Formats: sequence, structure tokens, C-alpha cells
Amino acid sequence: MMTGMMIEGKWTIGWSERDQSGEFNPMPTTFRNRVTADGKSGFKAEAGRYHLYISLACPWAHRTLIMLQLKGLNDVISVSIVDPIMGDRGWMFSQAPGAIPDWVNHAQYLQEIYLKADPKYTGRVTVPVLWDKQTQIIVNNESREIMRMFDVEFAALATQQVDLYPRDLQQQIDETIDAIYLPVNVGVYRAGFATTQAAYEEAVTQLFENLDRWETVLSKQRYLCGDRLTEADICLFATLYRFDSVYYSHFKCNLRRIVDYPNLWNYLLDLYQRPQLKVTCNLDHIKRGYYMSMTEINPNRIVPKGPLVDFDRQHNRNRFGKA
Ligand SMILES: N[C@@H](CCC(=O)N[C@@H](CS)C(=O)NCC(=O)O)C(=O)O
Repeated sequence: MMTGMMIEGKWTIGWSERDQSGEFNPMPTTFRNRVTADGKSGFKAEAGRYHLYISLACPWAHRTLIMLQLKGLNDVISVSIVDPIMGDRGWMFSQAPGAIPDWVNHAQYLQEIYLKADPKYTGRVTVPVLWDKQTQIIVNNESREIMRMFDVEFAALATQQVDLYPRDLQQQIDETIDAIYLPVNVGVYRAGFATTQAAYEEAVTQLFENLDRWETVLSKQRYLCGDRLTEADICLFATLYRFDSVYYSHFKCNLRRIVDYPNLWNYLLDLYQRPQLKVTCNLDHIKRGYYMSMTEINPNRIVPKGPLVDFDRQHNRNRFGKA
């Protein structure tokens, strides 16, 4: 991936996020405003005002879509879904099955949205993007913050009364999201995009040490933070769902598969089988997105047929009590 980025409003190809040691280090995102329930930030949580740009392939965007579904915000926040394959000009809108064109700004490429928000934009053109139709700018393009806004700030507009950031668990949730971010969520990319043996081995070792650790945690409790589903679970789910189909082979994260971990695997099934999560999962977009966009690691763009993963298999997580 990382075919290009914007520099001073100009699309520039052939740029990479690898440092000298061959390690992948993602750049920080730059649009960091917040929608709030009271509107004091200048962005009030209102029905019909915001639009979410996502890719179904992308695990970061996936978090925001899951939250939107879990909160029942479908009629409050509208959504566009880019074409699964990222080309020379980055994410593109199309009529592909599962994609939803940009009927808000009528853009052909996602970079047009960034330019509309800031004609001199410098940075990556990434999903997810939360767009404000009223002020015509990007409010935020950091998945963790968008997910939190949907959960907390849009709560009064939500049709499902579920709280994934309950007061008594907030510190633990934040610490857990932090704990899985670098070694696991980014870790798979650090392994896949490494350009030296040492950088790859370090990333893979850390990744599996962390998966082993969460496997132990999930042998004792239903969810990452105890007996309630929280934002932290959404963050892990997006990585686990892609793991055996993409990260294991494409990114060489192949010490173990998720199906080889009894607890992580059943946890993944437990989450996946909830209707609000299931509708957000599109393995076709995911597989084509990774195997066909990242030509530097898969030059012939062949998408593997397998593995055959049965996500509808019965899970054993009810042993911990109700969902
Ligand atoms: N920090 C961002 C990262 C988002 C991100 O890296 N998205 C990827 C897709 S998985 C992307 O759009 N990449 C395009 C690019 O870097 O050119 C977030 O969590 O929201």
C-alpha cells in the first residue's frame, strides 16, 4: 500500500512510511476536531449533518462502521464506501458491488474530499473520514476518535441503548485499546511492510507474544475488559477477522492462525455472529483490497481462494454467561 500522499495539495507517488531500519511507522492523522453532544466544539451531534467515508477492506474504517451499526445510527450518519482496490490515485469511488458512491460531494477519488477540506493538505489520504456537510470540512480522520464520538457524543441520537465505553471501565478500555494498538493492530502491517528481516522478525515476535497474552485473558473472561462488550473488543475484532485470510499469508504473520487459538477463535465467532457486526464484514472487499492494492508485496495481484473459514460455526463463549 502507501502508493501516494498529498504534499501541499499535490498528489505525490512513490512515497513510503518505512524508516532506515525497514520498519513501518504510520504518520499521525491531522484532522482532529470533535463532534460533541452540546456542540461547544463547533460540531454538534445532529442527525443528517455528518457523512462517513470508509473502505470495507480497512480495519480502521471497520471500527467506525461497527460502532455505527451497534448504536443504530444508520439514519443519523450517512456512509460512502470506496472501491475495494486502491489504485495509483488512492481510494476511488465506484459502482462495484458493496461500494457506495459519494452522493454528498460527488467525488471520484477520496483525495478530492481532503482537498476540499484543505487545498494545501499534506499527509496521507486515508479512510475513515468524518465529513461535516454543514461547514464542508473534514471533522476527523482518526478511527479511534470517530468510534468514540459515535459511542458517546451521538448517544442521544442512537436507536440502540448500548454503551461501549461505560464509566466504570473507561480507564481499562483506554489502556486496552492502547495495549493492542502497536503490537497487534499496527503489528500486522509492521510485519507485512517490513523491508528488512530484523524489522519483520521483531514485529512478528511482538505480535504473537501479544496474541498469546490475550488468548490467556480470554480463557478467563468473555471480553477483553471483563463481562461487557466494549470499544476495545471492536478494535481487536477488526484485526482478528482479517487475520487468517490476509495477515497470515499476505503479511507473513504465520506462527499461528486465529483458528489455532481456542479462545481467540471462539471470541471472534462470538462477535462476528452478532447481526450488527456481521453486516459490516465483507471478505471479498478485504481480500481484493489487500492482495490487489499492495502490489509491492504481491506484484501479480493474485487473490488466494482460501482459506475456508467458517465464521458461522457454533462458538463456546456462552460458558461465561449472557452476551
Ligand atoms: N490512523 C488512521 C489510519 C487509517 C489508515 O491507515 N487507513 C488506510 C486503510 S487500512 C488507508 O486509508 N490508507 C491509504 C494510504 O495510506 O494511502 C485511523 O486509524 O483512522
